[in-house]
Amino acid sequence: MISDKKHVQQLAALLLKRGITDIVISPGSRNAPMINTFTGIPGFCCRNIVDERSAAYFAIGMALAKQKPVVLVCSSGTAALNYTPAVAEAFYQNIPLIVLTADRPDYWIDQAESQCIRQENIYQNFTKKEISLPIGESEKECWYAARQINECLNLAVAGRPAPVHINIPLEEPLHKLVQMDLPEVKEIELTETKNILEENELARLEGTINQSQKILILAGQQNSNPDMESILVMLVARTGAVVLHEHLSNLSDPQFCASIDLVMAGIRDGNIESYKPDLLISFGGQFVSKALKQFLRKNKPAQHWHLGPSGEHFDTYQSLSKVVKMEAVDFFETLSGRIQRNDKSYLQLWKGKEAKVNQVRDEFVESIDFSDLKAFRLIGQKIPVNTVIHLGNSSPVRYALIHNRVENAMYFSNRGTGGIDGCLSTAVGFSSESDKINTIILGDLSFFYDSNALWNKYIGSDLRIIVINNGGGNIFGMIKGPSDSPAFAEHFLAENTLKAEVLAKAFGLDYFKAQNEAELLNALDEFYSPEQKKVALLEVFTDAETNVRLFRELFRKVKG
Ligand SMILES: Cc1ncc(C[n+]2csc(CCOP(=O)(O)OP(=O)(O)O)c2C)c(N)n1
Ligand SMILES: [Mg+2]
Repeated sequence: MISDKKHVQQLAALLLKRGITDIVISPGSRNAPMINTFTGIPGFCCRNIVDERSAAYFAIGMALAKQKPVVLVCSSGTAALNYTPAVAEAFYQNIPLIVLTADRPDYWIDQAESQCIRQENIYQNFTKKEISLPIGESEKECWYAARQINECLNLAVAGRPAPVHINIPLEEPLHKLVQMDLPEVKEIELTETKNILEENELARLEGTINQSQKILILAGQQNSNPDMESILVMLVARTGAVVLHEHLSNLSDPQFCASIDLVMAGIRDGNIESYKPDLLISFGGQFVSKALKQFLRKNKPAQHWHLGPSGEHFDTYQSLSKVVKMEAVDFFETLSGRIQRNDKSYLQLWKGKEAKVNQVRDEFVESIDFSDLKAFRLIGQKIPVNTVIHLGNSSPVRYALIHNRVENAMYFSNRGTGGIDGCLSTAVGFSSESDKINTIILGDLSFFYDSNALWNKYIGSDLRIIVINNGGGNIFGMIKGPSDSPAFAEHFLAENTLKAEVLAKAFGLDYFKAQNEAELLNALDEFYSPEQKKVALLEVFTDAETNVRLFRELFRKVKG
């Protein structure tokens, strides 16, 4: 049985044709036609999550794990608004969410009707396209709606993927069901084309590369991409270019250069010029490292090329001189066969510095008291290889990047907007679709903020949650401005004395805790033991002041 609403039937038919079958529903009455239709057709896989904010972040996690669009369905009013944070995150992380919101007919808007708000274009800054379907079901209106739905579904995945919003005003009765198959609906295909470089432009680019002594390639956040990895390895060998990456770039070849924050700290003022690139080439999403941005804004390269399929003008370093509207992997593939330089001195300079700062780091971390810095080292050593690691925003992502990558791990983090409000929900959504161990490491405020992430039935037994409980927003103690403010404790740190234990029990999770190195090592052994068959939460208690002191001391040591 499916709903009798023709536009909802068309929408379901078009989703099914495209193989978009994962639906995350939040309960309501106005969205009954969608609920009844998606659950009434065997091809769809429906999940239910009450909290729309969490549901939408969960959908991001699913979409990342499955590398395909995920559909959200909610009722009208603030239900729809609660999707907004995740829609913004998805927009900046290029994740195709198909957002379906139920609505009242427009003649009831602003008429003292219940659960009614102005719902058209509510995500206008964070979607590729937003439409409201017609209420009427005449032949012409069905044709019009189907065309609009086709366009939305195509745009969600074309070029740089992004969310789309389909608002669905619905007339009562809402629950009428009919016994029928989905209607035949015309599918409008979008054929994507590859951009290619013309020979004269290719020759120009090749000339610049061959003349550049110091080439710096910035690999921003991206999913793991073995083709990219091997083409960059070849490029480094042929040109001596330096590839800078963070764990979230999901590259791992030892010829590339990581530990960016430490390397930046380790560059002496008198020697800065030798690190300054002639040619900067960037691709992918954002970098976490603020020091890198500061370094490049101060030491501008003569040229900066940004590569991307939608021609985005990312002038992050205020020196953008060329936008290449092309997939980065295609760009490097086209060029790599044509260039050959044998000067490796720039690469050796960066790799030498990286080795030095890593050594200082390792000796320092070995010697220090229990703290966030130490805990991240121990956790990194105990996380099994070949797993998935989700990093919470705030200091967890920064601590993780200070240490080496876990071997063969895939790294994710909500770095589109850097919010602390959905890190756990995203990891829960990802792990529900992953057959690997998934570890999320996040701060105490981030955990309590998003604890509704645990309020659903889809938490995989392979999920491991590590809460670093340092008594508040410890990051604000690490940054100069907030830590000097008289309002620091109450309004920046937001001192937190809550413990995760009671929540873990309420949601039926196994609970572990650690307050020192020995306890942490023991707990991690159990946490990751094959005997641990159930989702588990490990709460690590550290002292905020010790954390700040050691974090600053590490950077002082690296600076020499
Ligand atoms: C939704 C949202 N609100 C506020 C912020 C600002 N913010 C950044 S970090 C942070 C503190 C996070 O504390 P916690 O999760 O305990 O991590 P810690 O700093 O202790 O590592 C806050 C409030 C944010 N990033 N996102
Ligand atoms: Mg904290």
